[in-house]
Amino acid sequence: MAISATVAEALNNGHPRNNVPDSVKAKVGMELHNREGHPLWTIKRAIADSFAGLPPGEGGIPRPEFRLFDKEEPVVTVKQNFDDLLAPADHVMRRPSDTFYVDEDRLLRCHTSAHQTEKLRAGERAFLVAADCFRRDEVDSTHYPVFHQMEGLRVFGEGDFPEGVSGDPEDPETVAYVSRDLQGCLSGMASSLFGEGARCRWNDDYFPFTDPSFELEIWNGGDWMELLGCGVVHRDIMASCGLGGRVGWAFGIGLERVAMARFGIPDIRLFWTEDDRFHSQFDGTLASSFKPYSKYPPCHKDVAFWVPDGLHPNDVFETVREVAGDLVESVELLDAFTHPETARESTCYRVNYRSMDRSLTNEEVDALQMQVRERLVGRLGVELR
Ligand code: FA5
Ligand code: MG
Repeated sequence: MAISATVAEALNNGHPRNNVPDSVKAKVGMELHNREGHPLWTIKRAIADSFAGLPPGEGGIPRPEFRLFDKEEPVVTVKQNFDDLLAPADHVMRRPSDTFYVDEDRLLRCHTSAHQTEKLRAGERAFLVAADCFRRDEVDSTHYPVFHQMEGLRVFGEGDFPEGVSGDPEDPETVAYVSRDLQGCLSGMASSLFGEGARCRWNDDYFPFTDPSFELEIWNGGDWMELLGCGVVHRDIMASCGLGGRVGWAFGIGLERVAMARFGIPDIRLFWTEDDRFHSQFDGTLASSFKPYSKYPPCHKDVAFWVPDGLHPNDVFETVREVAGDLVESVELLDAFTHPETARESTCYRVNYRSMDRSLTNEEVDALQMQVRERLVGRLGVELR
């Protein structure tokens, strides 16, 4: 689980475009999905098992064997992560406000889709890729800057279509068939993970690299939670990988989200705890279920400031994470307004502090909030109100 010399060098290169904070650097290479017995490892295996045991598709046509990759290095190229996946030049995910770059050409992968084209070009036709992914994102119970995804991709061959389905990517029947096969496999996976009774729903979605695209949500803890995105691989990607004229599907599922729904884990930070009261509740099978060992009291602090040009909410979220680490439970936007005369923009955020392992003292939280305020001023140049 050590990081390679190339990755270590990339993370610490001091490049002006390198925006990877220390808290994230410390998690690169931890590969929770490869730690035997960790709930993310269990979910990775359960998904791989579900794909290994897929029943035949429509018309009794057998489905292929999926090969699992789970040791891909986290530093990938802009080409792998975006260009090859047809992300437009102005796509939001390309911005340094959303993605961790190490230099002009390389970044910490923000999704496992970054490995699609290299695998296709290497001749893989049915595969899974489990890996850690990195994003500058919101701070709440289901978002974390480091998380894990499993990608799946299937390319259809000549004998993979029932009668009447041509297999031509231009043929709407073929696209409909491939979409049904995709949703069938993923619904089967959901049943094997959550049982037949789980409440799931499909929504239309959009990705530059699939068309059509869908997302799957599960009813969890009184709300819908997104599990995965998927779709029919864009024909230009197939063509660029030497597969012009063929069709395939792909999906990317969040392993934390699955584990939270399956085991009843209420907060995404728990995956990173070393507390044995957490780990002792998991036996490496899907049968485990989590009972929170204790809920410690929360404590919130608000901070209001004038927003300087170019400040992104993710800069604020990351500042809080850098100071408070996993002691921050969520950061919420409470209020925003524009001053009628000066046209200056003001925002107010509520920082919710709560440890998962112990009670926090008032002094401790005050000291954290003081540091947050200082960093907002010192690093982001905000003017506190
Ligand atoms: C993607 O990342 C696409 N690459 C998925 C895909 C693959 C679509 C192949 C089509 C074909 P999205 O950004 O929606 O899509 O993320 C997919 C899943 O990753 C989400 O549904 C969620 O389960 C998980 N996820 C995303 N961001 C976070 C985060 N910050 N913390 C935890 N889980 C996350
Ligand atoms: Mg999504």
